[in-house]
Amino acid sequence: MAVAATLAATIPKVSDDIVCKIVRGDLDAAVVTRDEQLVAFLDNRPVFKGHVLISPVRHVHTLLDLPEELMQPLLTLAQRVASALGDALGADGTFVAMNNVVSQSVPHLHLHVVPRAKRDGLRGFFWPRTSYAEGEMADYAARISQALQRQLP
Ligand code: DGP
Repeated sequence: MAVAATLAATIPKVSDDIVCKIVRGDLDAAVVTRDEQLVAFLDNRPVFKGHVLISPVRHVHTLLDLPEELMQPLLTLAQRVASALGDALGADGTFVAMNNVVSQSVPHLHLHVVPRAKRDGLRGFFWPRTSYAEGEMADYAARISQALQRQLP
């Protein structure tokens, strides 16, 4: 029993959520940056164009499951993406948020980083959605990705 439990803990969890599919290469996404710990990609139903989702590469369901070693990298990348949205898109600011279980439609932790403009009309917790024209998503991803690369030392 103890051996079985130990073995189970060493087997990576496999999930069919969209983030795991993107990480495995089974689902196309406009990825703006990726390393061995984290992936950042455009939300396909953005609140505003350039809306980025940041997730752990490994399967993590909610904030309560996030290993301590990923906490600082996650917030550091959120800070870098927020800066890149200003640089790439001229965002005045950002809205950074995470749904956990309630209102969480993708069961793999993801931090929303939404570009904001002064007087953009966003109010409260109702999230209106927009859509990208053909080819526009790749263009936004390239601009944000280039801004992220410009940040590297
Ligand atoms: P939440 O509701 O907080 O779990 O946010 C999940 C987000 O995931 C939602 O804003 C839309 C986005 N999303 C759902 N399916 C896909 C997909 O297949 N591709 C991409 N890029 N984003 C997706």
